[in-house]
Amino acid sequence: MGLLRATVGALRRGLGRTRNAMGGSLARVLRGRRLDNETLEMIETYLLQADVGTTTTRELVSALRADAAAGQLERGEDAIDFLKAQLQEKLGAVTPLATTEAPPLVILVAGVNGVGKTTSVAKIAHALRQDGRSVLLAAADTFRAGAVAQLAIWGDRLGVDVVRGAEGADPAAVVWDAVEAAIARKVDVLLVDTAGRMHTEVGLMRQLTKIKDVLAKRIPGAPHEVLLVLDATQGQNAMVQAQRFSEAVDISGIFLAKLDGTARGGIMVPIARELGVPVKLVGLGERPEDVEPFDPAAFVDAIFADE
Ligand SMILES: Nc1nc2c(ncn2[C@@H]2O[C@H](COP(=O)(O)OP(=O)(O)OP(=O)(O)O)[C@@H](O)[C@H]2O)c(=O)[nH]1
Ligand SMILES: [Mg+2]
Repeated sequence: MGLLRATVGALRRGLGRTRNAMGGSLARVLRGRRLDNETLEMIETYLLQADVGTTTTRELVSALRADAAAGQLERGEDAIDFLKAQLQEKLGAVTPLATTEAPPLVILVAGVNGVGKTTSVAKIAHALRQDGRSVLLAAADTFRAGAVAQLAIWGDRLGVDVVRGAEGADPAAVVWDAVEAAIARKVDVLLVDTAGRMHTEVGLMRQLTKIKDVLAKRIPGAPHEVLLVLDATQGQNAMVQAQRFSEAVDISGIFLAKLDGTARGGIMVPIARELGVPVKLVGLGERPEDVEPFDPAAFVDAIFADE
């Protein structure tokens, strides 16, 4: 589906902190320098500080060192071009959201407490509406007090209906009702917001599996997309969460929220490389329009953009 077009301007703004800490600073520091040992060590420090991760950093720096020794790279500027090309290659291609020939398309959104699930649901709903799709929201977080109301407020603001149950109700039952409503109203997309859970809480993780089963029972092939929301400011802990969640449900994509709130946007690299799950969307602020599809080329450009 053709929603959510990347705009480099928004990415640049949203990635300001990472750009300052990594790309922009690196470019400034490297300009006019020779690619000697000291320079290589500096590059290594920048990459590690931006959360690019030890594996990738080591690979990048040894490749740079080899090329420098062979005389293929000499100047700091060459290193920037090299890093841009390599990072882009490691991040892979754009991976769009799933589609279905038989609506409703069902998107299940999961993640630990406070990572940005509900806000991300609102952002996706907003983008879909902008794209002319009809959307229904399911408030399946019946666990936290106030969670249903929070989604209902988003629904009002965006002009999107919300199917809700009482606080403490069985989330699987709410999801069942929401699916029935989505089918009856012939909506294009059903978005399911779920309760925040720690990846260590067995009961809640099981509940997520139950929600998934309910969806699959009523609509073959659903949920078509299981988006795990990760908080970019949580660094390596986000990686652990992703691994645990993928043991409970098959995650089809990552929504990386709060990229605007961190100087460590390099976390994108280990997420994309080591999890085997594509980053599909990124959150760049608290407003409904602060969402972009993850476009590796635009991302790398934004990070290394000149001021
Ligand atoms: N800066 C920034 N803040 C965000 C982003 N996404 C969400 N937030 C903020 O993060 C906080 C938590 O967001 P929620 O959407 O309520 O998170 P949640 O995962 O639904 O939380 P629980 O339902 O309690 O588990 C809110 O203050 C949001 O405004 C983002 O991309 N950037
Ligand atoms: Mg929530």
